[in-house]
Amino acid sequence: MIAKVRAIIQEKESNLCVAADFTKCEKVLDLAEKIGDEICMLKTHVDILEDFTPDFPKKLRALADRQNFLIFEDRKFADIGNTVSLQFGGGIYHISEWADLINAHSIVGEGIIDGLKKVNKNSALILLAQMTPEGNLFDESYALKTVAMAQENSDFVVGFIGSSDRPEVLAKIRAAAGEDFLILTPGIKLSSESDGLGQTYNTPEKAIQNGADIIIVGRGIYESADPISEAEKYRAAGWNSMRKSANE
Ligand code: 5BU
Repeated sequence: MIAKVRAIIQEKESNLCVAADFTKCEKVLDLAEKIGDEICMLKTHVDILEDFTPDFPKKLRALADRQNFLIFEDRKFADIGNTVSLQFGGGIYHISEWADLINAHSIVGEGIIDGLKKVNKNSALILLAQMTPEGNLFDESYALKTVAMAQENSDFVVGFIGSSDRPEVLAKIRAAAGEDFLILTPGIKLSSESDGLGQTYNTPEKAIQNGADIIIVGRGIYESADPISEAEKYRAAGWNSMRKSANE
């Protein structure tokens, strides 16, 4: 999966993942179709959709295959192995049928990885080594233990969520993980005003300098008047920063 992600990034010159946090299926699909050529990944929160039907992941999967991007379901699993296996494989969403990437909290221990693995089909797992909100409890020790857990399970875990808001910890995550894992960083905006709800924002340049492979952008793109040209701006900013840091 890591090779696949890196190949898409190179081919499309894009390390941009867009968070399509709409509450209607049609809006997510419409955005995905419009910006599909600009992104390496689309991030979903399937449980915020008010009109979900099994048709939604089928249509999204078809778009992803046609426009060559991956689907990352940001479900943040956080329960015992048995429960997450039911949440991942069953319920009404059947996430294991269509997501290329999923994520989970490491706080509950390795059983969560085993539970997800049990029902896994073709997905790969991202662990949350950090999060972006102000005042979060993710510290350095937690982040580095999460990296160690990933290294023990590298047949399934392919990367981490890292936050540019604590760059010194993110640098240590990168140093411990090496290039064998991907780091995905949310909380990205070209204009870095706050959202009033604790989200912290950094620019694409800063995130890439701090060690991210992939930048995750939500409202900066989908709330803009022209999401296509905004996605192109973020794509170019992320890609140029990546090339610059590769040459340094
Ligand atoms: P925004 O609109 O760019 O702020 O959206 C960020 C997205 O990334 C949103 O879907 C969050 O759920 C997601 N996110 C985050 O912001 N911070 C984190 O630490 C993680 C996910 Br993990």
